[in-house]
Amino acid sequence: MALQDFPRYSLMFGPSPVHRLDRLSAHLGGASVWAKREDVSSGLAYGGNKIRKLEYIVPNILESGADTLVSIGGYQSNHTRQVAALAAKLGMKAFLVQEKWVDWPDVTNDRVGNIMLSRIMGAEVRLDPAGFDIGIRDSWQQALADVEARGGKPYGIPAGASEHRLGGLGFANWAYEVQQQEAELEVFFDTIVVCTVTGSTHAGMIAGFAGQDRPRRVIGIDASATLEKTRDQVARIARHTADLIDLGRDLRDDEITVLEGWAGDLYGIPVQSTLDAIRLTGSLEGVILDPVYEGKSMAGLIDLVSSGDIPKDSNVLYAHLGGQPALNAYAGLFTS
Ligand code: 1AC
Repeated sequence: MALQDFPRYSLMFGPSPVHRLDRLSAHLGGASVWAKREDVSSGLAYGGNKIRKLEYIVPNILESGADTLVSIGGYQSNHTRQVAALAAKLGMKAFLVQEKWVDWPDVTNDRVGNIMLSRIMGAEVRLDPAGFDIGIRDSWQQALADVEARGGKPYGIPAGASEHRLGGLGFANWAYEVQQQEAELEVFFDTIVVCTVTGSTHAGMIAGFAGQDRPRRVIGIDASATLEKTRDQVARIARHTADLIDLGRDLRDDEITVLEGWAGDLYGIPVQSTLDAIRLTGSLEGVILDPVYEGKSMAGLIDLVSSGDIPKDSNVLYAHLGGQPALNAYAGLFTS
C-alpha cells in the first residue's frame, strides 16, 4: 500500500515549519544549517515528534474500541506526554508506565516537565524503578494486563511508538513533506541530522527518503550509548516501514547511519558538548534544545559541520524533535 493510502488522523497544524539558522550557520562557518520544527507543529501539549507518528496510529486505536492508551517511557518521557495529550483529545484514558531511565539528582525529576504535564492532562502515572531499555518491557505488559483486569480495554503503544507496526509511517511522510518544502523554498537538503534512540523517527525518514530520486545522507545521532541495539532497531524498523509503503526494493546497509560520539556514557545524562550546544543554539538563535535528545544531536551537527565532514556547500536540515519540556527536570544545570 502506498504511504498516501494509509488512513491518517490530523493532529498537527500542517507541515512542521522549516527555517534557516542564519547566525548559527555563520558562526560555524561551514554548511548552511536549517531546522524543521516538530516542537511547534501541533497544539497538543507542546507538540513533538510523536504527534505525527500517532496520526497514523489513531485510526487503528479508534477501530479497536479501546478506552485506555497504555504507554511507557522514562520519568521525563516526551512520548508518554504526547500519548496523554492524545488520550485527552480523543476522550480516552491514559495509563503511563514511567521507568527510572535516568538516574539524575534533581529532586523534581519525577514531578516537573513532561510527567507533570501528563498528570495535568489526567493520565494515570505508574512510577517503576527499572532502568533504560528501548525494547518491549515487562512493566508495560503488566500495565496492559492491569487495565484489562479492571475491566478496561487497553490499546498498547510501546516506547516512542517505535515498535508499533505503524510507528515508522509518520516520519516516512516527513520525508515527503521535506520534498514539498524544498520545492517551495528552492533548496535541496543533502544532509539530514536527527537524534535517534528508540529508532522509528530516524527509521521512518530513511524509508521515506529511499523512495525519492535524489540521494541524501540521513545521519542519526546516537543519544543513549547503546549503539548496536539502536542500529539494529533502526534498521529493522526502516526495513519494515519500507515494506509497508511498498518501496519496491531492499534498503541498503549504507542507507542506515547511526553515528556515536555525542551521547556520553548514558541516556539522559548530558555531557559538556550537550550543554555547549544548548547554550550556543539558544544564544545565537533563540531556539531551545533539551539535554536528552536535541542537545546531543545538535552537538553532533556542530562537530560534523565544523570539521568539514558535512561539506561547506551542503544544506543541512536539523530535525528538531521537541524535547524541551524535560528541561524543567534539569534545572540544576543552568543556574548562571
Ligand atoms: C524515548 C521514546 C522517547 C521518549 O520521549 O520517551 N523519545
